[in-house]
Amino acid sequence: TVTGALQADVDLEAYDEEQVRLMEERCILVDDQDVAYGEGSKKRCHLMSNIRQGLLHRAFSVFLFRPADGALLLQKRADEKITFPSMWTNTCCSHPLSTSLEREEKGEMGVRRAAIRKLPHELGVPEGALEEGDFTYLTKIHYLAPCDEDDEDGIWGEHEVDYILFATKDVSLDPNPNEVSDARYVTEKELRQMFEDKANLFTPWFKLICNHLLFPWWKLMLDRSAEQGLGRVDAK
Ligand code: DMA
Ligand code: MN
Repeated sequence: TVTGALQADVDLEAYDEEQVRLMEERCILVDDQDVAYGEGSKKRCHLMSNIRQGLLHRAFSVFLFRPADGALLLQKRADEKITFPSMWTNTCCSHPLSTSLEREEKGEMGVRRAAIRKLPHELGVPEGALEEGDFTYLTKIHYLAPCDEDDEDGIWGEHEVDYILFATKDVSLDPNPNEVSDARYVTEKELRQMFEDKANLFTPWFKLICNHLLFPWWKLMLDRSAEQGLGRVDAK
């Protein structure tokens, strides 16, 4: 159709060259039961014109906690990002690619592998610092959000089945400026203060996860590690 042709021709000229290149990545297309049925370019998957017709893909969101105090690592997305630029969000998000390794669903292996691939790329976590078993899979959420929440007619957006992965590990960081403009560990109190400062923008999926899931799990984790810490003292 004519509109179909127009959709395919969104001009990426104005955007960052490296981020344009990454728009050629092959995402995994899924139905609303998360059954994979094919692949589509990252560009195609993130155009609202396609999303409005129901196009849905698979993604993951990592929440990395610091062992010493349970603080959560946040990143600020680079201004160069085509979708959701300059917004604060959880440690690392991306998509498992349509390869045999990252399509693997058993034990959520595909998204674990994708997380291991992307943490070095976005945050400079050393290769080999994280392994599949370091991630705890919590749940998956299905959500849709335009990039600009005040502009339903905007070009770009997200429509994903997003696998939530938690990990608690000490890692060194060397953020990739094309992906991440800032990174910081926050306690729950510091995160709540950041939310109150209206100068900070947050991604819709991070807000959704904070509102529905993060805080109780985070508290449970801190309580459990406190108990374990106590246990170790008792054992001495
Ligand atoms: C996409 O993240 C994944 C979620 C959960 C929103 P992204 O836009 O950061 O992807 P990428 O890092 O591949 O650009
Ligand atoms: Mn996506």
